[in-house]
Amino acid sequence: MKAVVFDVDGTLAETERDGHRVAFNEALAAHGVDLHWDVARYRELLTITGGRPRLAADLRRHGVDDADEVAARVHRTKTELFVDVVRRGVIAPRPGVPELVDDLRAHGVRIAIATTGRRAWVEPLVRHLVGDVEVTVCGDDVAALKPDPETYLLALSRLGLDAARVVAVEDSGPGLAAARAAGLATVVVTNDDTVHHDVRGAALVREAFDRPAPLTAADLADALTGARA
Ligand code: XBP
Ligand code: MG
Repeated sequence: MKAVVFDVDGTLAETERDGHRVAFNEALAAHGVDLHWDVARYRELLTITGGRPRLAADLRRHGVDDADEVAARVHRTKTELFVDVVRRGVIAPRPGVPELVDDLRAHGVRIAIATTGRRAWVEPLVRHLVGDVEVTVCGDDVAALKPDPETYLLALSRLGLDAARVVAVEDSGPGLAAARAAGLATVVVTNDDTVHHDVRGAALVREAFDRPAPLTAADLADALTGARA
């Protein structure tokens, strides 16, 4: 195993319910759009990857004219608000994530990021959560978001590695589909938003990084070997 590519939202940290969702609601209110996403509704909408497409889809569903233009304006404000949240340093990594990243680094495994989120907040958040990483591919860098494989294919290209030597770590069905389509053995660590997702095809499924035992570099290497067997 030469490298591990981590997803961000829901994987490195629980960012959706109290982070992105709150920023979306504040941005919608700031733009006078009569739409508010409660936890249950937002969880449903998470099957649409990318904040801006997610907004546009729900605005269209609510019959808002020029939904794409409104979504673009609201999403720009949401991104600014979420960058502020990130800069306050209040988002904590999921328990066990720093320990896993430290173990990978101790074994000389390279670390990369593949997310559909905007680079404006991804880079400061990743630095806050796990320090500097070698490669970061964001939604800004690709034409097609997860479950399309483009994000992971670009990460492999920038790493200069073949998929056979790399493991992906994800939290969701769309993320698993993207990594698998790029040929990556994928470890899925579900969370409250994704515990019901279809994660068939994962090389390993866990409900936490630190339970029932800490997830280690050896576990990821074993998952890679198993997936290749
Ligand atoms: C999850 C997403 C992102 C976030 C919102 O990304 O789909 O769109 O929900 O961030 P990941 P943006 O691939 O890291 O799980 O508003 O910046 O899209
Ligand atoms: Mg995710």
